[in-house]
Amino acid sequence: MKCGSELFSHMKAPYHYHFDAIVTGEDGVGKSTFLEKFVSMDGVAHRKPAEGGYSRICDLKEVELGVTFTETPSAAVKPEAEFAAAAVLFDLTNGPSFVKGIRLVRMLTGIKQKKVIYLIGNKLDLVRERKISTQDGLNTAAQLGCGYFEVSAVTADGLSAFRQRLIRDLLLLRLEILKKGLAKDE
Ligand SMILES: Nc1nc2c(ncn2[C@@H]2O[C@H](COP(=O)(O)OP(=O)(O)OP(=O)(O)O)[C@@H](O)[C@H]2O)c(=O)[nH]1
Ligand SMILES: [Mg+2]
Repeated sequence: MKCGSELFSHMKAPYHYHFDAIVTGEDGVGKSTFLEKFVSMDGVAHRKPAEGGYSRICDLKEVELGVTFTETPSAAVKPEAEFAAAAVLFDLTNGPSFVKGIRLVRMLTGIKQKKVIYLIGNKLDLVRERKISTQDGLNTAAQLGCGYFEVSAVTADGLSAFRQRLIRDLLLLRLEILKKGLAKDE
């Protein structure tokens, strides 16, 4: 049992957290393919857009964590919009898409609201055509202060590691929001 309404019928976790996230990047970097693969992977239960476009990415005993992902063309990204996470994709075989990805991350990290941002090199399977090295990706992400992943939206390589990190970061973000709320009450 991997996805679908059957899993959703068991939504009983007492703590249920929901976040919005965008998947962005230059045209053709693989945003649609990435999303399609991500929501169909083991451990993710997905409802189609007509049913709310919701993906449950984590279902612990007490905590259910859900994300609504929206594919957003780079020109339509509004950094101040109400989303908690952004996956900025670039194509490892396409240098200009890396430059565009860097610009997008800068735009997203240059705002006051706290968001979790990832720079993600896609098309890892195209080994021979690769133009951006892992070291360049890692160094750049370290400078930008965001997470870095390399994935293939075709083979699903790297997607599980990304999901684990997303779960951790969103739970930490939730904790931070709760702490801020408590501090205000004091
Ligand atoms: N080899 C390989 N091809 C990929 C991968 N991801 C996407 N593609 C291919 O790249 C092309 C573009 O993928 P899309 O998912 O449509 O990219 P997109 O970013 O959604 O494109 P737009 O919405 O038009 O901006 C398609 O031919 C995909 O099959 C990947 O990881 N590996
Ligand atoms: Mg698309």
